[in-house]
Amino acid sequence: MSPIKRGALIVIEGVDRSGKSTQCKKLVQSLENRKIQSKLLNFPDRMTSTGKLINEYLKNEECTLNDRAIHLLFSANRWENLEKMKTLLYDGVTLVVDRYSYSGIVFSAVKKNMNLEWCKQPENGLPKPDLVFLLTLSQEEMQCRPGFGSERYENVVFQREVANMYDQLCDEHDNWERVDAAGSIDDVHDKLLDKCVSKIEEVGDTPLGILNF
Ligand code: 2DT
Ligand code: MG
Repeated sequence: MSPIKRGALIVIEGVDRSGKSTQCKKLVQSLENRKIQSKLLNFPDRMTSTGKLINEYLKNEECTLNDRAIHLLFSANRWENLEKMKTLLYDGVTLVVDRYSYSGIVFSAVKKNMNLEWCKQPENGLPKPDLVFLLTLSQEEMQCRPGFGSERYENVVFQREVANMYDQLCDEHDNWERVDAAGSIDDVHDKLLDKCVSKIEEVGDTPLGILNF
């Protein structure tokens, strides 16, 4: 019997309303249709103990958690999921992840009191994605999409800075791909699916990487 090939760790990042959640769901569906085992994860995982605190912080602007404390909570929320992620990946399940360490880094580093290098450190040692898609939208397209919700960070000024910081991270890493999110849902999906399928074939026998910023 041939050994089980591991699944790929695929992450989708991008500003609010770029279509991350829609694309993650469609990807898992299409992979399943092709009999490729896959599972959707999203961060923050609001169900865990840290996730409940994070949810309160996002929903309630009055919640005055210190910026470094909330940064570390978001990271802890990923660490809480480490064993689950590794088990699934080594069981051959591809994980399609809606936001990951890069959201953690970007959303904190745009705050004026924390620098980028400090924000990266708590992520070191977590599984390294095999592929990160950055869904990109121009300023104009961002403003045309239906309105923001009411959570913290959901405003144009903050999201513009987030977009710039994502761009910077994308240039620094070789496992990232920019995908223009302005096309139709199906066009964007087709692009992502092709790249995912190739990546899943490619990573089969290789060990999972580790984030090392
Ligand atoms: P959703 O709208 O996708 O649920 O995200 N965030 C997310 C951080 O500040 N740090 C993190 O580590 C992660 C994963 C981005 C909720 C908000 O939480 C922000 C938007
Ligand atoms: Mg949101």
